[in-house]
Amino acid sequence: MPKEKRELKDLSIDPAVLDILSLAKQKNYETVWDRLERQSPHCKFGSSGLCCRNCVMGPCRITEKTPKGVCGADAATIVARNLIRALAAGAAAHSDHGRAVAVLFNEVAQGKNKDYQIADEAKLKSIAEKFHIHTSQDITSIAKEVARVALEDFGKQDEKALNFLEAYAPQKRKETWQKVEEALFSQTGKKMGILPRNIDREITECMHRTHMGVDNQALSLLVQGVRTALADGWGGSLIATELQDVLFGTPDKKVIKANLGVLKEDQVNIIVHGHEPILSEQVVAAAMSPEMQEKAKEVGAQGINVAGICCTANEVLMRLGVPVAGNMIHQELAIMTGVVEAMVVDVQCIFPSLGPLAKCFHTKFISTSDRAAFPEAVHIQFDEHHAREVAQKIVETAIEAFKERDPQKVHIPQEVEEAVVGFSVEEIIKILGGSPKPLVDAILAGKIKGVVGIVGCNNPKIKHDAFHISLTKELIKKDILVIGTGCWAIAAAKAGFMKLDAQALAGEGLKEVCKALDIPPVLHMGSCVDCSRMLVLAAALADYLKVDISDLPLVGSAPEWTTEKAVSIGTYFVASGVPVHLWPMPPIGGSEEVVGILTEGVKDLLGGYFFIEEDPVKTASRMERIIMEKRKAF
Ligand code: CUV
Ligand code: SF4
Repeated sequence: MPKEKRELKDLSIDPAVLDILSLAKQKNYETVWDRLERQSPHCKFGSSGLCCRNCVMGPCRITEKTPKGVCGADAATIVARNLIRALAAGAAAHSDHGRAVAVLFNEVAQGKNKDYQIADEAKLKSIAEKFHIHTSQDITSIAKEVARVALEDFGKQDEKALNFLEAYAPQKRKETWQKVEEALFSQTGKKMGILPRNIDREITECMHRTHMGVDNQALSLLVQGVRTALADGWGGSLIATELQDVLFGTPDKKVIKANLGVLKEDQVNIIVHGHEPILSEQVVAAAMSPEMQEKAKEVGAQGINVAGICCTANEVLMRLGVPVAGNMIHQELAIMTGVVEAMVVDVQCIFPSLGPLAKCFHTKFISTSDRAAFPEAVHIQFDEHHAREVAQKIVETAIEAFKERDPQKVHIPQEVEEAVVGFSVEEIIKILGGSPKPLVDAILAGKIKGVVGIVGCNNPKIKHDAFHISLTKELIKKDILVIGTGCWAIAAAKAGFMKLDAQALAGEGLKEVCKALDIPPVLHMGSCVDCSRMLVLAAALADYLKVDISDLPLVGSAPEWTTEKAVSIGTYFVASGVPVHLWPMPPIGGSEEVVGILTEGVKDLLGGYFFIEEDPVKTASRMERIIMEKRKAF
């Protein structure tokens, strides 16, 4: 966090953001940056991971003079415990999302829910094949069996690895995990499991082990963190992605529009924000219905415009081509345009500041999930069994609000970019002509040096989108293909990096490949749970070459990360064999031992590791070095 007061232009590279920020200043609307300034400087114990509140003999803070907490826990234990608690929360968020999808999918399969259907039978069959489920049966029987293996991963009590991990992870990687478990046992004499057995169980075990007086060794704690992260990446998140594709369709290539300029002055604007397409798909469908469009005309609007924010945006843009109003940082700014009739939210990354902010406008801030409540929100309880009805009610509430819009407050930034999106693994393979071979050949020939996956959030401590965009730009210049998800993907879309024109920004080799395939050099692979798509792609390449993921010229990054989910994502990439860059520094600086394990120690065990770098250009160079090193071994 910079010490001096930052000027407006230092807060974001997005002109739409700066436009609304000057408006906010003029009108005295409070933003995330204002609150950050008031919270700064942040507590050093918290930022280095050295504050423990896990029992009430504490809270304890570790310093040179007081190197032990009241119970005797040292810095390494406290830092590791805090880290895996954060990781467990992140894995829980993704996996609870995955569970909701699995439960719904099961009900659809059982014929108990008619508001949703199986939209993609081909995908369902391809999933079934991975589990050796007979695909010659009728669709509902296949669906029932797939639902069973998915739900089992949340509840089975045996010691075997997750069904989904067994079915999806590449052979060599599974062998690596097995070997690591054996090596850890023979080196330490203590059993340390890496292979996750049950998604909920690993999260619970993180909570158990971090309770006062249970697990008090950094390595042991971090290995459980790795197991929990794997339960997310190859479990909860993967189940979310796969079954959402079955219920809503597997994404394919399409052109969308991005940034606040997608909001329309003459229409009812509804923003869907949060994470779960179970809700947003229904809101989009209801808004598009002729009946609702007609109602909108009755209040004087030209129609209804739905736009997304955060990962909900990514879900509906990938599948339905719905425009995206912005990433995480845009959530308050969107309301400040004065044209948002309703902001409809479910779970995750939704600022509780939105309720009070919406009160300054005609905007209805609508919460819908039984898991999430917000101050000053209008709660319209979502229920999968009455999904259409509830979605209609939400849209009607937005239409009503249109009448209250104050023209004096309307201020829509003009910025809008086009982006080619929709790169599911299935779509990528289709574009490649049915097999990963052309991509592998391009990599072997050096036209594409390697692939970097960028994920994650925005963080007001960092100039908004700046790291995302400079890093992306540097990488494609170096003939490195960039893929990714989450708020990075929205940043790239807004900055024009996902247009076909962006091929011009790529190095000669990458440009040639992208031209031949008619794709941008930067690929949108979806929402945060869709980071699992990147794992599946890596697995496809590894299995095709009969190598481990750690042998591939792949690097990951979360350059503006914020959430606990990002801790889990970063860790499952590392655990899957991918070196992962992070900025800002995670709260582990208080323990050299923990830093050592995560940046060095894991390398020999898992092949992946974390590295921290503040400068985008240096990050890109370091990634290139890692990739060139890996290429040598090819
Ligand atoms: Ni789930 S986790 S800010 S929306 S990417 Fe966006 Fe992505 Fe981070 Fe949240
Ligand atoms: Fe302090 Fe130990 Fe309790 Fe943590 S668990 S608050 S270090 S006494």
